[in-house]
Amino acid sequence: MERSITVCMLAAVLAILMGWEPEPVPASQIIQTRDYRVVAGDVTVPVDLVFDQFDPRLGTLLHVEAVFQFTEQSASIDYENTGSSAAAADIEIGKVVNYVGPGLLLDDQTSLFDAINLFRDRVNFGTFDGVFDFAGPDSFAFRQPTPAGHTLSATPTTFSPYVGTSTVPVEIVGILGTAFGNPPNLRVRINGDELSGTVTYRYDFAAAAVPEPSTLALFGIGTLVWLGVTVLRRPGLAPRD
Ligand SMILES: [Ca+2]
Repeated sequence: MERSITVCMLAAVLAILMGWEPEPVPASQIIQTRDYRVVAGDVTVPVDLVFDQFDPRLGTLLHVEAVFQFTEQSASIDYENTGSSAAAADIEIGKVVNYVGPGLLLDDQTSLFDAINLFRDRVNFGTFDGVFDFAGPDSFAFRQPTPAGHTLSATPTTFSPYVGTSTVPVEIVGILGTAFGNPPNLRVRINGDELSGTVTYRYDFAAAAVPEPSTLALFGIGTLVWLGVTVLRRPGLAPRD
């Protein structure tokens, strides 16, 4: 009789043990988004963003994906020909946005950046009119007509800086630049620009396995019962039939 009870208990405990498995580990995600907007004159103004690290208590970090979106809202550059003759110049204007953060690399040598072209055309300049004013037939005023932007996705080359209970810094450095061929006597004045954008970090992770409380309670009770029966069955402790 007693033996059969013990076997039953043992079977129950085994059943619970075998039934207890870590919860399935669905791929979970944490998404963080930061917006920014910066108005710069002729000096580059970096933007510093901060993201939370992935808390390792939540599970195992599987993948990090970052999406960098920027919009050049406006840009203003003036040109003036100070040469003694009229000339044409092939002018290019572009916006480069650098994303500086842990593991944000295009390759071993190059930090992550994105760029768009804002203007590319041949511009005719009259002869210098004798006044350095970026006005008159010797000048050209570029004013960006409409906002323009681009989006870039990236995966950091290393995930370890993204794991912890602190933060991850990401710096955004936008540079408004221009290039032009001849003439050599072209003066340039970068008045400034306005840059806005959004940075989104996504952490894909396997959630830490957490047994369900009810299962744990059953397991605990079953173990106690089993231990009790085992102790009772010891020689000298077993009750007399
Ligand atoms: Ca002038």
